[in-house]
Amino acid sequence: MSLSKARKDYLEGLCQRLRQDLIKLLYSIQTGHPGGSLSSTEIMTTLYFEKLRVDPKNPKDPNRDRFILGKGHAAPMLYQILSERGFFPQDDLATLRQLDSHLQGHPCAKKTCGVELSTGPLGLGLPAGLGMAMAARLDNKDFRTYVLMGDGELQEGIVWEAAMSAAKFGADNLLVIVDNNGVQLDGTVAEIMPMGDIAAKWQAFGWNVISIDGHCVEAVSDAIDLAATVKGKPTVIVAKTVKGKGVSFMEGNSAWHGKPISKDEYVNAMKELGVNV
Ligand SMILES: Cc1ncc(C[n+]2csc(CCOP(=O)(O)OP(=O)(O)O)c2C)c(N)n1
Ligand SMILES: [Mg+2]
Repeated sequence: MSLSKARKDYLEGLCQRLRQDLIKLLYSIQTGHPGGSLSSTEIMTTLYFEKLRVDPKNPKDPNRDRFILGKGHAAPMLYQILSERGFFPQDDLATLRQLDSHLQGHPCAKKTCGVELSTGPLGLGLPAGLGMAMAARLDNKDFRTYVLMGDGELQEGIVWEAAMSAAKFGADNLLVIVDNNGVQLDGTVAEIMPMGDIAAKWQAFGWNVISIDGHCVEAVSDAIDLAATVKGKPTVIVAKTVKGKGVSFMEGNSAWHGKPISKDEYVNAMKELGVNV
């Protein structure tokens, strides 16, 4: 069902606040990954606040939907969303990346309530997600498995082994979303290892493909609904995004994959996000 105007406004407002909170948090800890967190804000927010059947009061419910952050470096945004959703106290966010914190630089399923898979090494998310989707089928459960991947992450060979297998097994309870921002750690995807036509690649591997604007919450919501109606094959949503979205000097700039934010940069970024500090 399409998003109501009220839900659209709510999600957009939440995304804006999450961006502000992210910059504030990463400035305060002087480390972390802003670029990939900002490019996946609408995708993860729409999933957690509109689509995923998860319950922070019963986080291990066997019937819950599974979300895997393949691009584990976007952990700061995932943590903000999990705490906003009630999986752990918001005060914990200030401990991000500290020794002994349950909020490590990359997601740890053993430490953090709501994290389904420990990630960081790129490429792990899809094979593990396929395993979860196949387990759902074996156990006669109707939960869905969602895997969010980076476009640079697609360069990992294991991704395409899993893609082939998912098509062979007709894993229609599995949905991949590619955060297609065109940038990776130290350059553009085109410079480092060109991926060509990403949608055509998935299609050639036997997947149903939906291409959208990944910063439009309605488009994200509609695509997730449409994917759920497709039977007999897995679906991938190729979401066009901008790395560093919302902060002009971070947008499309691989330097902001991960680096400390200076005082001046913090003030300017917050101003662009509508906050005077
Ligand atoms: C197997 C592996 N190789 C290299 C890295 C180092 N690394 C971390 S993030 C990154 C770039 C990822 O780019 P992309 O998937 O496009 O993520 P996004 O642009 O969404 O941040 C790299 C190379 C890693 N984490 N894992
Ligand atoms: Mg990228």
